[in-house]
Amino acid sequence: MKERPDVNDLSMDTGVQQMITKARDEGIETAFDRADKMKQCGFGSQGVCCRLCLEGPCRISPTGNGPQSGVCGANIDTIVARNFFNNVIQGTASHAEHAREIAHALVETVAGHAPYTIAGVDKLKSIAQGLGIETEGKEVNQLVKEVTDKALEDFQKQEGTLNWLKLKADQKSYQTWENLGLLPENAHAEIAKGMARNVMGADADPANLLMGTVSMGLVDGFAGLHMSTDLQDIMFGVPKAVKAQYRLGVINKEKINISVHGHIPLLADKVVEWARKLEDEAKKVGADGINIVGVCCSANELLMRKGVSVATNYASQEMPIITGALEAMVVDIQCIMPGLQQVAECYHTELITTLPYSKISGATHVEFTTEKADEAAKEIVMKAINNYKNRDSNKVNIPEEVTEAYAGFSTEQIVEALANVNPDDPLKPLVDAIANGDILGAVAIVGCTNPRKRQDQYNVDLVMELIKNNVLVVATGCSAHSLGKFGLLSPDGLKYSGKEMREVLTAVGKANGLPALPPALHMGSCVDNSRIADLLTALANYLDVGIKDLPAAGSCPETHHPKALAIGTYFVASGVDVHVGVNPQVTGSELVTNVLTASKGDFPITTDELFGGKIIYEEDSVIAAQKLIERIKMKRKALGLK
Ligand code: BF8
Ligand code: SF4
Repeated sequence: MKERPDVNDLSMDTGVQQMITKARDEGIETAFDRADKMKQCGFGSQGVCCRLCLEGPCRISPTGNGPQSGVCGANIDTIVARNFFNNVIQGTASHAEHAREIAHALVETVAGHAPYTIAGVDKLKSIAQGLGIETEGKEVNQLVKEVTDKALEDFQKQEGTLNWLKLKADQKSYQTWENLGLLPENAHAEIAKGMARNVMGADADPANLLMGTVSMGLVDGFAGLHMSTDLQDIMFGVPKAVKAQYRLGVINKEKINISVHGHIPLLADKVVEWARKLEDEAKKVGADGINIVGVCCSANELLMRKGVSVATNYASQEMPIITGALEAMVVDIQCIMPGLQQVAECYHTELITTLPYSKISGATHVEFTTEKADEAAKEIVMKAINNYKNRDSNKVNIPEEVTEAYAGFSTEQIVEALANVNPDDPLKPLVDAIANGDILGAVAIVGCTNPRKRQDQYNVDLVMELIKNNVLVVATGCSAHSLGKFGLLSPDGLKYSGKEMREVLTAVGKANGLPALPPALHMGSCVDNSRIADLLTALANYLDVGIKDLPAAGSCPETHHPKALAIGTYFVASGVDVHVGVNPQVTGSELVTNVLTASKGDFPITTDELFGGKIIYEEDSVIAAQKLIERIKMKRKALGLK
């Protein structure tokens, strides 16, 4: 029998290693074991397998052996382009649904049908003004109604382009997209058109398919990411800097533990509220109270706005259950492994699904609606309280490590922190530091962890190499969690930074009553990649250049989800280079690879030529960081900077 990999090779997080060992001792399989058992298909991983109709599946060998087209005649480039497009459509649909859920929750709230309050009134006014809505003399509820009308229009309007694209796009990018005829009409139409055009016997021109993919990326960016963030800020308030704790050690043996996992903060927020309200009930059953911990992007939402601790990130989502001390895991949508239920069945943990379109067989289902948000959250917390008696103390083993991290760096918070250095011209200190080379540029670390890669290692290695070279890092999603676990979201992490950047971040931190700013600024969940785009847009406008001209890039070293490809497409279309450390499943087609990566300069069109950004596929994080630094230096030179 094949030896299982050493736990040290599976995750950099010693707490996770401890839990994989515990699971193995108890005969429980985790995602890391499943990844080891599952051979990756050589065809699928290059994107050359087509399952779009019942004549197939057809697969084409990129080596030139065997048939060179499917039964219908589709060639390898068409097949790879369609598969990539399909991934981007899936990612986009996920984010657009997220935004639409929040829009509906706001509608219900101001109609008096949902128990939320509007916490982000300043943001509401600024978004309303940006959308061209008259704000003077209007009540909050009226403004919410008008803003959500504009949001919902982006799912149905039949002419023009997305309101949110006009609201948030930088002018230079807008012009490029308009000239190329890429502006999307409405999110639902584009997703439907994308599916229709990608079906068997429709669009078979790989270059045209890639252009359709770019339009889809714009839907993801504006009707997905930006709209979700903006509406969530209106509902729950704009995040401010906050200190919190990371790693599995945040699970508290003396308390009832509930982990919240998924993406949409509507339920997660209510679970926190009800956990506080029901503390006495927890004490009645002998616990010290109720402890909420986060997993994945729900963790980010709660961390940024409520300082809730983060237990772990994607690849190790089963581990909180394996501690034996988790009474309930509450999930909504996206990145939730169905395997959670098999693991939960080995312990007393109750896995609770909450959305009618996202269930797991065997799990408990408590239906969440915004109208009945309080009832659902109360029922969930009571289930956890009642489950405490079933905890088996012989099975409890919680890793001890905990690290401290700062989060909550919304664009508004970053600008406010800079304003404490220069109140009249807040962006100037940052721009000056970039101009004089103290900060070489900025890279956004985004995306996931992936059970096929040593967890956290690739995210951390990339950031270490970047900050050593005075590149400022901003982070979102599960990659931000990787950095939080290993001290890079804390001012202490500055010891790994180049001297020049360390001095700048220390000065800004001191102006804000902190010892220093961390070398990596946590900007939120995956939809909050919009905040990174906002910051880039603000800098580009300040300098009167395009985003494509800025010495900035993005990177997802350990990604796993199609959403990452949708986000990446949006950023490439905006002129930002995006590194991926995991095979994006396009390498089977030279044409598609060349268009996206501009790897052969002589190809007729590349995204680099059209938009100023490209995909960089590189598995080695240190080499990837060096490639990003090279591109940053090239963009600096073009701006006339040293
Ligand atoms: O949207 S970072 S594993 S949780 S896909 Fe998923 Fe990746 Fe985590 Fe958030 Ni984003
Ligand atoms: Fe094969 Fe063409 Fe059908 Fe794809 S669409 S499965 S290539 S016949």
